[in-house]
Amino acid sequence: MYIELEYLEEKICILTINSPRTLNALNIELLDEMTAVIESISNNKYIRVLVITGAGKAFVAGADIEQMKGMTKGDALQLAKKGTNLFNAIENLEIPVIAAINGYALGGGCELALACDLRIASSNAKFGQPEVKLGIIPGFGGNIRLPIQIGPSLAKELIFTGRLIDAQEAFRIGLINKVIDTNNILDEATKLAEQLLCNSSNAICAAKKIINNAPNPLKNNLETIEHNYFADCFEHKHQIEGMAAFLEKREPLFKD
Ligand code: CO8
Repeated sequence: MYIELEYLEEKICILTINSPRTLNALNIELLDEMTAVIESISNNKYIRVLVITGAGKAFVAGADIEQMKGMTKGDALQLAKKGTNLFNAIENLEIPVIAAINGYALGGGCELALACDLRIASSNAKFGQPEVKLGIIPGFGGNIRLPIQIGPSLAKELIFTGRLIDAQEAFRIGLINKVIDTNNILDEATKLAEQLLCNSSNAICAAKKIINNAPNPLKNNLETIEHNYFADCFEHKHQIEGMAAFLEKREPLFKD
């Protein structure tokens, strides 16, 4: 089991991704379990706010590199579709979703945070899309949601350089709503959730639908394009070198 659920008065659900040994890296089994959990949350009429967080020192450190390293283009396409479907299901939940970012939110972890409605982070959190260092690109919607959230120029900088940014910078560029100067991110997330509970769930749901469905040229069929470009990175010498380097704990050497 990778997912833990806790309920506060049945109305606030705290979903913890609990695989701290690999910094909550998203593997296929975890994605399948989380997909089932999100479906059950979407069918639960009592839950009014969902909080997503991670166990240990990471929110989510990305997709599981160990699992991805031997993937064919076909496997990668399936994985990208699976992750994208899950993140779309989170984005489309009728209730507000708060990402309580307790540490690293990298790669697929940053993409997960972007699929949530509100993002609060502890001051030690780190964000980034370091996929280029592995010879791949974001594959769970990051090429689409990140530029929508922070603008194309900054998104390109983060995606092309793969550099990590701290919570203060993430706040400054509009990636997150708030930085919490304490380790107790869940207390803050719960306070925010309780604030939402005081308001009309019907009205919040209506506003969420309008904001999520606002026409945006960046949304036009880009998912399929992202899946294909993502899959095309696999079986390439850069993907093979990039993932081998990470697992061997060395810098990658991309020759050409
Ligand atoms: N996948 C698998 N294992 C991981 C991952 C990961 N993403 N991140 C960390 N781990 C493992 C490490 O290998 C290590 O394992 P072990 O103890 O067995 O050596 C353990 O977690 C602890 O990690 P570190 O020792 O590296 O901890 P540090 O505190 O030194 O560093 C970092 C923490 C900076 C977070 C570092 O672990 C790191 O850089 N991790 C990888 C971050 C990354 O590149 N993420 C992007 C992955 S690609 C991705 O997310 C694509 C999304 C789209 C996918 C589409 C589907 C195919």
